[in-house]
Parts: sequence; structure tokens; C-alpha cells
Amino acid sequence: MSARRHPALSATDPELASFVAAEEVLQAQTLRLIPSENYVSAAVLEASGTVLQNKYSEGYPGRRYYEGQQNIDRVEALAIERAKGLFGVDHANVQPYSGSPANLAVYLAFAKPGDTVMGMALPMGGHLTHGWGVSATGSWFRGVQYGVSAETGLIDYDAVRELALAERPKLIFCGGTALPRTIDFAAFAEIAREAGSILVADVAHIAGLIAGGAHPSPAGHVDVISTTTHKTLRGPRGAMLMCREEHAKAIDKAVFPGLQGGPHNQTTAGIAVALHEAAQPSFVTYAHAVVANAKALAAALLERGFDLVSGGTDNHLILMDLTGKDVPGKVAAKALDRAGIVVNYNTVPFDPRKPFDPSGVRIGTPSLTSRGLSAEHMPVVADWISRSVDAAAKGDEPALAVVRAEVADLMAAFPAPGLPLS
Ligand code: DSN
Repeated sequence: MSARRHPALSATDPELASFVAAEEVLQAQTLRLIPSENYVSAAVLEASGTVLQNKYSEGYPGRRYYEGQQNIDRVEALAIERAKGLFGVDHANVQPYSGSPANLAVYLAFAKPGDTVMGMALPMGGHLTHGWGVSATGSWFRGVQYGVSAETGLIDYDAVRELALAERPKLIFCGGTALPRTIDFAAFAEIAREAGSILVADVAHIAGLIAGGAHPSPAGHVDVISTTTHKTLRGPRGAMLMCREEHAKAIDKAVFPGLQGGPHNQTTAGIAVALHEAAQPSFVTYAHAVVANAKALAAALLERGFDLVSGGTDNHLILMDLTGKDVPGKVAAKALDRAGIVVNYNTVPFDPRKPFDPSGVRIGTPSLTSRGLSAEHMPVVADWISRSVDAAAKGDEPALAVVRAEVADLMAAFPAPGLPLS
């Protein structure tokens, strides 16, 4: 199969080709529930593997430091126009290599080392680059962190305001990696205005939902929108920064020459294709189906006695708190993996356990929705999760093998985009 799909690679480097082929089989046969992952289309895969790879293009369209940019300029300009149109913003920079460099560029654009910055604490659902201690952003800057309410699991906007007014941070980040609920960008904007802060919405997780109208947009509320392109947006691994015209120069200068060298043109092409796909009516259907599936899965898990942080979900993501199940998150995640269900273990807010061995499991529906599973399948998915967690508690490996076979059986009926061997 690999030789047919990747003939040159198989001939040149059969060992590496065999790893790729094995990954294709794994992605086809398993139920992928990591909420930050997805399946890109065959068109995005093709665009990401083109001869655009061969070109250096420091600078921006029409202003490069290398010649021969006739086609590259058109690719990047197209990606920029599509990003602006899809997200309703004045300016887009499509060059950041990924989410962390994109966020670092925002610091470079607006803050100086030692400045106070504010974001959601990582164990509460934030991101490393929102000023968390072990990240450069938390050691080069003075990070102050907000969280969620212990009672509700929801962001307490009064507490955020109090912290912002006490600290007057240069930057405030909203958004994160384990937030199952709608982000109130208008409320954050009001707080940032009062505190005199630049507001950054890191919408990496929900960019596809925003593009498809299944989550409110931060456009018009925030100074900068930062996003990766490979999660719900279903593009290649990359990132974008979008902003009002007044910040365009600062953002562009921070990305290049401030932080990066030549853009990855093959990725820019893949982003352009993904943005085109995300502008189609079918993507609106997809984004709403992601949320409908997550809500159905959350309801089915609650019925089966699972505790969910904040009691459910408004978006693509569910954070399961396994404290009551007596199975730590890591043990459950590894058992689920053996059952063909790919998740990640995750801290839950106020987690009594350590980040490398926490109490939670984070799941989401972007990938299974890309394969065409719908709300009617979610009770089955919840059953598999429940049986696998029970099996983990009992050390029942045969039960995990049974689930794995059932998963592969269902997945075979739902071919994944970009994976014809499904
Ligand atoms: N690693 C991403 C995630 O899984 O959410 C965030 O950077």
C-alpha cells in the first residue's frame, strides 16, 4: 500500500516509508479523540508536499530579500486574503511556524522582558505560552494567571477583572487548550480596556468553529487573534496572527525579522487550501456537527457516571475528571490507547495530582466528525470509553482488545479524509 501511495519514498527509504504506512493504518483504524488533532484533506496534504518547499522567501509578498518570488508571492497573498475574508479581520500574517512561535511574536510586538502579562493558568486549561512559569513567556515576562471557579468550572470574569485591574498587564491572553465552554470575548475586551492591556485571543482550538459559525468570533473585540491552523480549522501544522490595521506593522515586524527566517511556503499553500475549504458551506455543517457530537458525547458520558469539568461542553472539547473512578488519567489514557481510542491525559482544575500523572482525560470530536460520525454514534463511543476505563481499573486486557476490534470495525465504515486506505 505504501509503495503505491508513496512510490519514491518507498524506493529511496523503505524503512521510513514503513513508519509512514504504519501511521496511516493507525490513523485509519483508531478512534482519534485528541481535541487538537484532525484529518486534513487530500488537497491540503498535496499542497503541503509541493516544490514550494524548495524556496526561500524572507519578507512579505512584494517585499522579499530573495528573487524568484513570482509564484510564492501569489500563494502567500492568496492565503492572506482568504484568512482576512474568513475571519473578518484587517490584517493576517500566515508565516508563524506554529502556535508557540506565533504567541512569542505577540510578546515581541507589544511587551519588553520583565513586563507583566496575564493568561489562564496551564492546569486550569490555559497554554504554556500564556505566561506559564516553565515557558520562556513565564520566565522572560512576569506571568500572572487566572483560572476557573472551583464550584462551576467556568471562568469567573469578576475575578479576571480584579486581577487585571490590580496587575495592569501589558498583554492579556484569553483562550486555552482545555476549555470546554464558550469564551466571552466581549467580556474580556471590556476588562482589557479598563486595564489598558492589549488583548490576545488564542483561538487555536476553536478557529474552525469560529470559521464555521459554531463559536462567537473574537474579531472586533480583541487586538490580536492567534491561531494554529491544524486543529478544528483542518489545515497543515502552522499558525496565523490576525489583527486590526493599527497593529499590522508591529505583528509583521515581530514575526519577520523579529523571530523567524524564511516562511515555510509549502505550509502556507496548505493553509490557503484549508482556508478555501473552511469558506465552503460544507464547513459550516462540519463545525456545527463537531459541537453537536461533543454535546451528545458529553451527555452519554454523564449518563454513564462520568464527571465532566463544567458539567459538559459548548464546543468541541470535553474534560473528563476521573477522580471518582479511581483510575488516574494516565492509566485511563494508556488503556484507551490499547483499546484503539486515542486521547491525552490532562490536568483538571485544582488537580490534586501532578501534571505528568493527572486526574483527567481530554477528548474532543473534530476528528471523528471529519470521518462522518454523527450524534447517533456517540452513545457507542461513550460505551467504549466506559468499558475501557472499567477494564483499566480491573487490569482486564482482553476487554480492551474486544473494544479495539469494535472500534476498527466501525472506523472501517467511515473513511478518513486524506487516508484512502481506511
Ligand atoms: N498541544 C496543543 C493541544 O493539544 O492543545 C496546544 O498547544
